[in-house]
Amino acid sequence: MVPTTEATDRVELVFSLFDADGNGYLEPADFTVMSGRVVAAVPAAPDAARDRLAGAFRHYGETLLTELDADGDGRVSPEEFRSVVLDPQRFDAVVDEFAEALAAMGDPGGDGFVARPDFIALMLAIGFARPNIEALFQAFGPDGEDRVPASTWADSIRDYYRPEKAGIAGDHLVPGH
Ligand SMILES: [Ca+2]
Ligand SMILES: [Ca+2]
Repeated sequence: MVPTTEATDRVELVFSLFDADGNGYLEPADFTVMSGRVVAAVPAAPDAARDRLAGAFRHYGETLLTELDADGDGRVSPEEFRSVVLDPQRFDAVVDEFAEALAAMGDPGGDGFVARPDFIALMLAIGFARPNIEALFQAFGPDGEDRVPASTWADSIRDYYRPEKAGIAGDHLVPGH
């Protein structure tokens, strides 16, 4: 399957954000840096939610390195990362784990809803730009208390990695879309 332009743009953006130290490659240290930042973004989150998200980041990083490091140099290059969209089913389980753990961090009270400030704090910690974050939250259709269902967010994270999808809420995260 040929990924949509939107899907390619989405994963290129993810690569640039996950490369937390900006050296052009994904390595275990990048996931440690990113995880530390995101886990600290919601002060009210319970320890269990932090531990779960830290574990999801670790597992995600390990899976990417295991599955994508084609030349075996211990790091994932931008070219190697492109397989993420070419062969997405290999990552379904780990993306799912990450999506659920991130959405749970945004719902520290456990009522099934994510309030705008927590959403923005988490997405800024990942590295997305604020106008794009606001546009995505708006696209989710926040309720009268300015909240969105945690499940809507988790579904949107899963969609984000689908190679056949274009015109989805997650495209708001890509500058210029
Ligand atoms: Ca790096
Ligand atoms: Ca490599």
